[in-house]
Amino acid sequence: MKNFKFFVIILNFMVLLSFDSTFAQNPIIRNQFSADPTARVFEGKVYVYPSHDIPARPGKGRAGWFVMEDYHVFSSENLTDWTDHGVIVSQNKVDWVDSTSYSMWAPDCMYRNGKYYFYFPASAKQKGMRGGIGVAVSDKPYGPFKPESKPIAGIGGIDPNIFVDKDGQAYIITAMGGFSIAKLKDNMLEIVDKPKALEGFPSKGLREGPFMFERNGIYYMTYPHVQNKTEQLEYAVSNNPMGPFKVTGVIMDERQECWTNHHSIINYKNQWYLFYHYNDLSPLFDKNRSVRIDSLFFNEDGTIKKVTQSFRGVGITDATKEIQIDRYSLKSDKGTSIAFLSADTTKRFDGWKTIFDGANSWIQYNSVSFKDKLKSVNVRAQSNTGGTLQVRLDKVDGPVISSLKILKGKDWNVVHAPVSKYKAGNHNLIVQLKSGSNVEVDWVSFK
Ligand code: FUB
Repeated sequence: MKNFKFFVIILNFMVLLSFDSTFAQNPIIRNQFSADPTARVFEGKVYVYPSHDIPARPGKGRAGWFVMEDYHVFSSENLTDWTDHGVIVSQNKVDWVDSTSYSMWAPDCMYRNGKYYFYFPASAKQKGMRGGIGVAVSDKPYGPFKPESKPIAGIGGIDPNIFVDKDGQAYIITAMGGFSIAKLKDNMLEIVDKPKALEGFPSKGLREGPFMFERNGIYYMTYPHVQNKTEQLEYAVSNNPMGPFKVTGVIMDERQECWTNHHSIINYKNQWYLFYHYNDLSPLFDKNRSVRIDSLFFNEDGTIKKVTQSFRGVGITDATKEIQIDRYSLKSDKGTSIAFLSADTTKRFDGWKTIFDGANSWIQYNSVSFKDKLKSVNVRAQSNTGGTLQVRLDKVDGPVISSLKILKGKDWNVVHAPVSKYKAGNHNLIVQLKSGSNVEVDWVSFK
């Protein structure tokens, strides 16, 4: 008990120290790797509970495989400014978990009767017990969470997903080959009956990542499935959370570079969003992943429109922030490319740059909010040849609001130029190369 009180004090301190280190665009988390995002709307904000991939180190985790020691939680009110609330649960602080296993896989979190219940799969330290689903309980969505001393009895598998129906009944769904479902007791810590296999899903290529939600009386079971080579996101529907389900469509196509895809779907302020992951910050190793968000839309008949993954992501970016135009909405076919800022692979979290090296090459970043009376634009740039950039609004042939001369040189500099009159409001931002044959841009910001 004494130890727990000390733990709570430390966690509270960490909560106070929480910081903004995340971004508006995809990937949204750039101070660490993150995967398997379960998004939930709590207290009027979006909370994301992802897995936390880390690179294996000697004696810590299996090289070439998933390595996860703990969980962080992130929150945002505008889906643009994200706060990292720090570690909420660690393999080193849960009684029953093997602290040498580094297998804290995909989690979920649910609110019930004034408490937040965080569910996570992990390997057990007890011999003969393979693993289980743990629960940690908190008064707040960001912790501190107190882990239960034992995993949930009578349930196995990975990737717990909690669904609460309109009648208040909570269910826990887990994956192990197929999916199984069990009703949770009101205490959210025990199951009512033995888990039941969910029916109607593909018999091959189904391993993990179930996520259930309900809309207009339709129960959607969404899940990753290997139809071809890597996981694509699919969904099946039913009129009952216990099934049977009918496979109905694909939400996101497979991607060759990242074998896994794991997701969640929420409605926030009347818009649906798909949270998923990709290996943006680790292109050569797909087990160090990063969380992304894109908007999701339904057809009139309740079927889901396919989501194309984007760099731009969601939300409106404030013009006075450092706008990472390399997370673009559109770009010219020729002469514009994206690269990591540093060739040093240990500096991936520094992010990306846009390289303009073709006449009139351009990039477009949508949905930037311009307050009235912004006077100048700052661009962090570097150029091997010297060149001129034009800043336009709305579309490629939209009004030019600024022109910047970038001097030839090896160093990165912040270059300023005045901004001409514009209409306050949301605009797409376009940056175009007007002279020179090499200009590189880190970010653009208005003052
Ligand atoms: O993150 C480890 C595992 O990879 C998850 O549990 C799966 O869903 C897959 O994303």
